[in-house]
Amino acid sequence: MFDDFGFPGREEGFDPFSVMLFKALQVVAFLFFLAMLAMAPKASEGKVDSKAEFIITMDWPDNHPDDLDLMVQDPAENIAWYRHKEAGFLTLDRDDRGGPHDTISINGKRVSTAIREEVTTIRGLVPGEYVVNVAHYVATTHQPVTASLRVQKLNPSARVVYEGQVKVDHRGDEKTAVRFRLDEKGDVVDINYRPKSLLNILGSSRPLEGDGK
Ligand SMILES: [Ca+2]
Repeated sequence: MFDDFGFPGREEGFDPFSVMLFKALQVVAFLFFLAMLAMAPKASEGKVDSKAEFIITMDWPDNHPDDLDLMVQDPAENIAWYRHKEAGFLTLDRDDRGGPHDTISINGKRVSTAIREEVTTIRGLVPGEYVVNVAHYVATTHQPVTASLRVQKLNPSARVVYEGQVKVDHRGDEKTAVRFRLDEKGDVVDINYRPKSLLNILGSSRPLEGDGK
């Protein structure tokens, strides 16, 4: 009935109604295809779903042998760090110890990770000031180490509250990366960088090790 181009065969009589009907069906099929594309779930590359209120991330150079510690204090004076990973609504996910400690054994083989990162989440909002510090625990290289820090507020939509770097250059060195204050609604209302030692508050008795001294 129709040739390759959708027209009636030459031997057949021309029926304008059939042609219009066929073309209309093609249009409807095309619109249906477009509608299905619009309704298809979009890929969500680059999106991280988390129910936390804040994510605080500290990175230092890949494969670096030194051990840095992320320390976060909340307004209730809870401090999350490697010795106390859960404190109030603060949770440190892992103490990255750097160098040879960043390996695991699988079937007798040593597998290492180049990543040097510690992440603390805040899962409940408390009005008042939060303090984010970096401590240099093992200084293998005896060289300054640059830590990159990011504080992200996740709700109602993700935004970076702070992004910056601090340097630590000897074991026991401690630097304040950022301090920020939350109001009653959980909004960030003040950001400052005044130094505040959390190690002094804790009176750390952690024995220093691993740097040969
Ligand atoms: Ca660490």
